Amino acid sequence: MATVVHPAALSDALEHARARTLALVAPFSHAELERVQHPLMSPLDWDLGHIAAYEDLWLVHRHGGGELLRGDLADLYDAFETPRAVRGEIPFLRGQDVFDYLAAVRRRTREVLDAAGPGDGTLFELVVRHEAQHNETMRQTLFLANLPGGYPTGTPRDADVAEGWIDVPRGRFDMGAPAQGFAFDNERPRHRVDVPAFRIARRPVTNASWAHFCEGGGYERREWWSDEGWAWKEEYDITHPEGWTADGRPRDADNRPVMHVSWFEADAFARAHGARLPTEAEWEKAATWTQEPMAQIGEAWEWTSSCFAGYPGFAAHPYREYSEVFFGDGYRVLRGSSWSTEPRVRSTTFRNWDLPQRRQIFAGVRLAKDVE
Ligand code: AVJ
Ligand code: FE
Repeated sequence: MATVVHPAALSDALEHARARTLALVAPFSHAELERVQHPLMSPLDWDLGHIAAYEDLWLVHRHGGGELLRGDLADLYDAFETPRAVRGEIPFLRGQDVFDYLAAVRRRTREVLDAAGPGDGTLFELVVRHEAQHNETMRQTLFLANLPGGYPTGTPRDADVAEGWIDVPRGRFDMGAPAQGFAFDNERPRHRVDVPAFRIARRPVTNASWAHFCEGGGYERREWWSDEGWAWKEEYDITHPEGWTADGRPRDADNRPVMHVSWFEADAFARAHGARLPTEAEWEKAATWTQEPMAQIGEAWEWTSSCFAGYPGFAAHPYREYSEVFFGDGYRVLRGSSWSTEPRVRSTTFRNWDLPQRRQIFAGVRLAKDVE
């Protein structure tokens, strides 16, 4: 963290995160919040209680040394003790109780901030960002359930930027977050990477291009799909991105970056276009390349070809369960951010990840190519 941490700024950040959370759920009845909206996602009430429990654990208990307000609920709100698939059946707080829990923990947090101060600020920043990350998860639930809040509003930025390629010459760059300032453990240590020359698309793939891919047999041409991707597509009878109409049309503007495609679909689309997905290193190098900026970063997460792994010298901090337990060849990395990402959590070094078949994320594709 920076050496100077202003308690008032942290206090504002906590307040801002909470206002955002409450605005997100304001349109919904207690019944709507407690329901399992989609088998892949938690009930929204679970996310709310988990946000409070996480704050109580990290700020009141670990930072302030206080007892947990609801130690009896700790396991129920622990993402590992209680995986998403079983969250519908457990006695999580519902109705007014969950809002009271959020408010009660927040009062304790403020007492800790007054009494113990912010420390180096890291844990406060972690908690603020955790709430923001769950806001995005909650929006994914709204999207899957077709409830208000699951689609972007307004027009996408930079939609008038011409398509085409950015040529990035071979060279070294420093990948990852610097030692100073907040970053998640998986963004460190910063290390030098030599990246061969590559080309990367100036813009992400649009809904219109994806519709064209569908019409051109994109989901039927075996040669464009990986073995795993084809098996997945066949098993679930996938014929277009998640959320499109039954006759295979996007619900959103043609010129908006496509979203809710799996890594398997992203990979197939790239092959069909004589291209590939960028590696994480390529993506980050291009995102920090000052000669020619990539357009529309921050509209939709971008799948990369990379599996989620620790950088050389990785050290879990402050908790092992954030990143390390997901390292391996199962999870693919996404870069950038989406229209629904809180600005505070956006950065060119941030690494998101999910399984290659997942489509609830606001995720699309930016193509890359080798330089011949
Ligand atoms: C970084 C978005 C993959 O949602 O699993 C929230 C963030 N970790 N609570 C996730 C997270 C713990 C994480 N992602
Ligand atoms: Fe969480």
